[in-house]
Formats: sequence, structure tokens, C-alpha cells
Amino acid sequence: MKTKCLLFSSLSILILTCCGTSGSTYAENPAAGSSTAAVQEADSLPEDSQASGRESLEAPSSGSSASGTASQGHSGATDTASLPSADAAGSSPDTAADTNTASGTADGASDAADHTLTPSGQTPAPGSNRAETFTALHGALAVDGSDLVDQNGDSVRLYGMSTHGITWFPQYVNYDTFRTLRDDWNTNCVRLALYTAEYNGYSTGGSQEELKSLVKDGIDYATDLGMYVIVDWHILSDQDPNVHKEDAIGFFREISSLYKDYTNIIYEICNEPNGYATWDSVKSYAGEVIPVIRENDEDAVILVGTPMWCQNIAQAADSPLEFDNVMYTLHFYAATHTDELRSRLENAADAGLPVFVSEFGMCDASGNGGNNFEQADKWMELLDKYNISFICWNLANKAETSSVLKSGCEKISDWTEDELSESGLWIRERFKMF
Ligand code: IDC
Repeated sequence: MKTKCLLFSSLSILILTCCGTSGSTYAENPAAGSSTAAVQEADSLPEDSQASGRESLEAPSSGSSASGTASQGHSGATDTASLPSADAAGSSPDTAADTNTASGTADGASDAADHTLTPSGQTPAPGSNRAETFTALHGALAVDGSDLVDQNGDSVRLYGMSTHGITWFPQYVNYDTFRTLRDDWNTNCVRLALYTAEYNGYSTGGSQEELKSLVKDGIDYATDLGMYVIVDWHILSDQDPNVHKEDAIGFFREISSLYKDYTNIIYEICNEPNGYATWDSVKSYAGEVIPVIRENDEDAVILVGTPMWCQNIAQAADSPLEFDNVMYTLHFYAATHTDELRSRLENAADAGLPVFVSEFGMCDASGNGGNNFEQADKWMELLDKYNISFICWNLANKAETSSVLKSGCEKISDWTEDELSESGLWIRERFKMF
């Protein structure tokens, strides 16, 4: 594996077009949540139990769910009353403006000077010395058998938070947010969820330039903080990644070209193939998108989603891709997915498949409902056993169980425990065990 130099902020300042976007740029999309994403698991659930989407395999075991946070009913994937206002973003201490209100020149070059190591002007936090950061220690990652390994060939494990969709919640793509996740939550990786089809998604009406800018900001902040960053092409209601393949190719070509010398970027080329999408169609898509990334970055780690919302991992184990440095994703929601999906993971891991849990929740598969921490503990034990990396859904203050901030919390960093949801308290404790 070639060794690459991490280019830090001074260079990124020059090459990136880092104009932030305002939360108000993205209007509420009335269609969000009413998409075909709701039609899922046709082979495993009766239709009337699919309203919230993504449930499958197993119903939550009765009596095992702790109750969810107050007032968060199981409302399914609806998106009302959740978009933070620009004011909300802006009301956070001296930080939001850097990401959320800087605007919007087409090339962003004139904003580059604002994009400093500490956009808030704060003194870098203890431990932010780059020589000591996680990425400085571990460098370029690779896949060795079923393991994720670092630049020395030692096994390494990534863990952290996924943003919610960055179109909904751009304010959390912020240096101070990620700094808090690194220093207070003890995480080493952040995932940037770029929806393709929902809510002014990249391929359905969103401003591609603004969204790319936000992704680049996120990559920059993570890089500055010495964190790994997953660039997640978040397909969902579009079901088959081939639907927006041309956009994916353009997007990954541009991002991988800009960041070809960085060693902290992980490309997730399709979040959750589902519905009619087969493993063959995912393989065919991967066969076109991976070479585009490889043209620029010959050894970046690439994550590939598996069918049925990343539960049909056995199909990947039976017929893996013929590329190096690829991992396959499994997603679970602990109040929905229990023993059966865990067995699938064990089987795949025992068969030597490199697995990355790039998204999970402690609640049910709608992202809402009650948390089931008993099941979540079982999942964590299994992930520990196989040293599997894991990323929790989601970093936002939406009034849904999976959001780790309370819905009333408008701060974008430095949260107190009072400001965390039940999910946030639990997962932060889990991260701090490392
Ligand atoms: C959910 C969000 C919810 C949003 C919905 C859009 O939590 O606020 O309205 O998407 O359809 C996934 C998906 C992820 C889902 C999450 C919870 O990757 O996008 O987020 N989930 O439903 N797979 C399984 C669960």
C-alpha cells in the first residue's frame, strides 16, 4: 500500500471550495417520508407493519424495549417540525455562522480564507496537536482479510456518529461539532450522510454545488481534527444505486480527485440498497463507481451496501467484489433486529468477509420508537468480538429516538448531559469505554 501524506488545512484552504450553506436553503420537502422507502422487507413482513420502513427480520421482543424518550411516538419516517431554523443554528455559541451562514459563492474561493483550523476562533482543544491525533497515528487504512488495518498493519477500529441527512441538518457539519465528538465523545470517525433522493437530495433537486461544499467542509473539519470521515452516498427511497449512478460517478470522481492525497477518507458508495435492488445490481454499480474512485485514489477503503437495507450480507460473502480494500456494510436497529441478523453477521465474519457497521441505532428501524438497550448491548458484544467498526445514527436534534440530541437543544457543540437524548447518553457512554 502506498503511503500518502496527509495534507492539512493550509493546503485544503487553497484547494477547497468551502462555502457553507444556510439551514434555510433547504426548504421542507412535503414529500419526504412518503416515498417508496416505506415499502420494505416485502418478503418478511406483512404490508401493514411496514409503515415505518426498514423493520424486518424480527419484531422487537415483547417487554424488552425500554421506553423511548418522552413524546417520541413511533411516527415513522415523517419529517415535519424537525428542520432547525437558521436562527436555531445561528443561536449556538459563536460557531454556527462559520458553516451555516457563510455563503454561497459559486466557486467558494473567496471564502477559503475563512476556513481556518479553528473556524470558531477557539484555541485548539487539548489533544488537537496533529502529531497525536488518531489519523496521524494510524494513517492510511487498508483491508487485510476481514480486518481493517492501519498504516503499520495493525488492526484498527473506527467508531463514531453519523450525521443525519446534511440537507436537513447542515449546521452539524461544523468544526466544533466534530471537535466535541472527538474530545468529549471519544470518537475517531464521523460519517457524512448525503441523501440522494429524500428531501432535496443530491439527485432530486438539491443544490449539488452547495451539498458538495458541505461535504468538503465536513471532510476538512474531520481532517483538521485528525478523524476519519466516511462520505456516505445515502441512497434510500431510490432503492437501487443504479438509479442515480451517473450522479454518483460525477460526485465520487470530483471528491476523490480533490482528496486523492488524503488518507482519512472512506467512501461509502451506496447506503442501503433495498426493495428490488439485488446483489448483482449492486455489484454492477460498484464495478463502475469503484474504478472511478480508484483512478484518483488507488487504495482508499470503500464501503459497499448490501441488499435489504444492508442485511443480506450473506450475498456479499457468497460473491464478493473483486477489488481490494473493500468492506461490506451491515446495518442494524436493535429494537428491530436481534438474533437472526446477529447470526448473519457472525456467519459472514466467520467466513472472512470484511464487515463495517456504517449505521445502527438502539431504537427500531424507523429511527424512532423505544430504544432496546438490552439488544444493543448484545450487538456491542458481537461487534467487540469481531472488532467491527460501528457508526451510530444520528447526530441531530430531531424529535425521533435515534437523534442523540434532545429536540429542544439547539447547540451544535459542547453539549451537557442534560442536552442529550436517551440515545445520546447511552452511545456517548459506550464510546467513552474505549
Ligand atoms: C431516517 C431518519 C428520519 C428520516 C428518514 C427519511 O432517521 O428522520 O425522516 O430517514 O426516510 C435507515 C436509513 C436512514 C434512516 C434510518 C431510520 O439509512 O436514512 O433515517 N434507517 O429510519 N436504515 C435503517 C434505518
